[in-house]
Amino acid sequence: MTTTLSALQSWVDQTASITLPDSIHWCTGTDSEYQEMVRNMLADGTLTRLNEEHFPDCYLHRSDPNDVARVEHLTFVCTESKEDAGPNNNWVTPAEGHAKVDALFAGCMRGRTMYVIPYCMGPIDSPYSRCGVEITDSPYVVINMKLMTRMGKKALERIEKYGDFVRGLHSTGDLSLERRLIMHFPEELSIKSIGSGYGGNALLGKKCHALRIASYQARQEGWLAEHMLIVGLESPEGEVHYIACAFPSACGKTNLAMLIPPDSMPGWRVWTLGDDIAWLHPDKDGKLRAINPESGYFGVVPGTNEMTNKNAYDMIRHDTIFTNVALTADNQPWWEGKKDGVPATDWKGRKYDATNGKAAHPNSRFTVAATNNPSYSSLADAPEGVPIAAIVFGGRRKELAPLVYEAKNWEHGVLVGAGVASETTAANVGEVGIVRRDPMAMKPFCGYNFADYWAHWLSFGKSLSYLPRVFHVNWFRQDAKGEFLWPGFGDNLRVLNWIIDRCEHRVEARETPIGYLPYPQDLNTKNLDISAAALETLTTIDREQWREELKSVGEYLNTYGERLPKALREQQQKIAAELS
Ligand code: OXD
Ligand code: MN
Repeated sequence: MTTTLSALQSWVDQTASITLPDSIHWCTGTDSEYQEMVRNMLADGTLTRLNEEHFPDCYLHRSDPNDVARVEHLTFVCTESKEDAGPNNNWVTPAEGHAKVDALFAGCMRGRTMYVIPYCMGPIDSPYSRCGVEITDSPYVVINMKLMTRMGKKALERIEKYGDFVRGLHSTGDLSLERRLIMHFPEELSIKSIGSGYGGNALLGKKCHALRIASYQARQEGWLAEHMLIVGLESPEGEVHYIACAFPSACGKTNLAMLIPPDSMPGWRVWTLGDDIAWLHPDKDGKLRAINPESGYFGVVPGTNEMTNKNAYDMIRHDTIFTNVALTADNQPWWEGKKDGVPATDWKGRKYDATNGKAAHPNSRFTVAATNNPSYSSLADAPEGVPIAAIVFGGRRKELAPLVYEAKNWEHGVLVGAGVASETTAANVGEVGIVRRDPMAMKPFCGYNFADYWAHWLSFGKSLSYLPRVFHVNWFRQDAKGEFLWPGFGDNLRVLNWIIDRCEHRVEARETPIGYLPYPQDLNTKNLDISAAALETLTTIDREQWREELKSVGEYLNTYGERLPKALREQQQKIAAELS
């Protein structure tokens, strides 16, 4: 397979003349191509077959121990003007970015095959979808892209029809940190990534295209590319509400997207549309509609079990690629939080020894097609997407943030999103557990200046006829002893139920300066083991702590200088004044 599109053919030819691969393979996206690549990777040791009785067609890949997470400090947005990238991004000029990274690509594919992967982010026939082509020398990337995106022949046909595509060039290079760079050129709609085989750095359709490049494009075209799960909540009466939730990496988006209702909420169903990325478009009626650009999940494995996420637990028992998990003696994957089995070999391939640390890497991952998910929504493939009733922000915060609150209006909601803070996790290299601002959970992923991004968000307040309501949740509040106050997981549906009731004007709420909080009696706590005191803490605010928080949000907003939208500053000042 080659292409009739000369712009694509000449980019591929030119890339080959620089990277010097031994051969070029155009990916067709067929199952037989996947099987053949898997066979080759089993033969050369890139993959290990897992226990066939319990985990049929499942494989383990072990990364270089240096290459197990995203690298925000090596990720750049290269725009002509520094201000366009903003203080939220690492920046060099496009000329400097290309020069730095091109030097690393010279001859880097010698002795390797260069794969050309045409892919479509979103349903093939959706007007909201966008295409790209990733060139890579990593067969691991190819098989992951097959599970995560609509790739191959159909995507190429769409690219040839419309003529435009995002260009993503990737090589695993030599995996050394000194020669690792993830460069984005939003003004050219292109990406160059070298030196890492890790998902977020190497599967270019995901973070690089569907968030960083897409967010930039979305601003120009009047839509939003967001780090959000999309889920449909069906009540016992058969009413379905779709909500989109932005939580930072490794804060439970996959678990919420696949939630199983508690026994005390019979008749409720939860349908997964997406677990990581939402593209939100205003439709002709002025509603916000969401599609999930991905068609698979790249989820954090540790902690997954029958209680926390039974759907995920079941879906990763076949046709799954595991990365950096441990193994039991009979070759089953094992991870911390898996209730059965014991590790025999750790994620580095050593005999397991507790003194070496965790058996599975804390950021070990599963890659699996969305169709494996028992709660997969048939509307995930609908070209028109689904209408969004509520947008929910959240972070991992031990203190301060109540279980749930609702913003008073759209502008306030944008401030609530801009003020999201969360503890850092193993999804990025660096220290874990440090609270940092992660606006709209997009700190690592916004492809342009956050000040312009907030202005873009604010503009929907005028352009949409039906504005989704905006909420903030915190499943991670702890008591003085470090115990979680809220059980989380399936019981989070109780909070989502309140959110839907608010959207449908069915419940009152108590007004506070930070927003509307639930009256404890309006939260469904049937069969829930929670004390009245804990519930009170979860549904009230500490004004002194919030005064400090608003001050800190104000200081954070100041770092955006003149570009900061006035409306956001006014919201922050208004709430700060009401708190004092
Ligand atoms: C992810 C991440 O992999 O956010 O989704 O890091
Ligand atoms: Mn993510």
